Amino acid sequence: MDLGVFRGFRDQKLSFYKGNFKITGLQYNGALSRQTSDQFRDLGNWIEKLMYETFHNSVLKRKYRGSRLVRVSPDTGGVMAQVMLIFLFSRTENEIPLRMAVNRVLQQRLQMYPGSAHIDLSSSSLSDMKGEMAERIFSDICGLRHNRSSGTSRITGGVSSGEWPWQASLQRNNIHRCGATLISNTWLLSAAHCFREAKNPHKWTVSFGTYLSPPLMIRLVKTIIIHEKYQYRDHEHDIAVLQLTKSVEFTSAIHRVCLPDSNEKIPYNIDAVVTGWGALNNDGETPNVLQEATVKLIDSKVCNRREVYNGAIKPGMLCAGYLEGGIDSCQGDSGGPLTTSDSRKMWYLVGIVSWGDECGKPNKPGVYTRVTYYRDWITKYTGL
Ligand code: 4AZ
Repeated sequence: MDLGVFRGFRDQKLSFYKGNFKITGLQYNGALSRQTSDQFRDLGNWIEKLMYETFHNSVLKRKYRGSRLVRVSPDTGGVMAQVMLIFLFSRTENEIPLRMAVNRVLQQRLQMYPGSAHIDLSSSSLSDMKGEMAERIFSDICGLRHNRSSGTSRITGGVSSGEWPWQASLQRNNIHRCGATLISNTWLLSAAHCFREAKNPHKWTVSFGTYLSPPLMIRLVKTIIIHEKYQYRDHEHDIAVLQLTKSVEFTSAIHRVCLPDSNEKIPYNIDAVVTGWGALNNDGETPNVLQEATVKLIDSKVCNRREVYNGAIKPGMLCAGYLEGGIDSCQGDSGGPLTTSDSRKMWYLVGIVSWGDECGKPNKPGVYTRVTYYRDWITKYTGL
């Protein structure tokens, strides 16, 4: 689903519906209460594909914009799945017949997809949902990007800018020092080395939004917790959590990323995206607009080769970039996010910008703190 969803276009408007679908032949288990579990992802993929097939073979084909599994709860003989359905209608169309049309397609078409699990339509319902409510529901789901603007700018040899709602800038005296990532309404993740010169939380502010100036929102810092094993000049355990003095109310422009489970195996050779306001090249200038770069995750065995980092990559680290050089994170990106997206376009934080031998040099990819390795440490201090 393209999540450029909250605005209509010219003479058209988006309509949101909440479908409560009773699914039989499926046993509820606790993992389904978490949006980020494999079970939730599998069920989401199944239902969203089913909705796509249903509406794409119907009279509403051109009006259907997408669907999203939002919540799953236990129900007698199965589970109840709350699904948001999105349509683009013309402004002149009447609301009530629209919902009836959607309902009719569901009634007629969904019955054609029986499987071991299937939707019991007699125990399902459909209701209207206001746009603001839909936006609130989407903003509460971790790792979704709504405002997909396009633009062109670069991180060291990088690509275009976009919107990354969990990205924050850590500042001292209103000067950008490091990146950070929003992981809840009050907690951010960053790099321990960012606080080398100042561990006092009152010296720091956090800004949100794509531009450093003007910022979309500013918050103060209540607590900084640095990994107890981190030592300056070592690169190991380069992780810190920060708590804000005041909670952030999530919007489409500011909300949290997803965290992978500690047992998640992060594959290598896949694409990841690093974002930040760091230097555009080694010792270069700081941009005002957030930059993004797509990099490849690199096998630690390869990254530990003599000509690369010669054994310096520890289990708590992750390399990403290109051995031929070019696209990379750089000074000032530190503490910021390295993310990957899953099959439902949810973005997960896999790394924290940590170190590297300059920026963009051949055989010197960026090195990141491996979030899965520190996942339990994060839970210990934040409860997340
Ligand atoms: C730094 O000094 C830094 N190329 C950050 C990232 C990288 C190198 C240096 C990765 O903050």
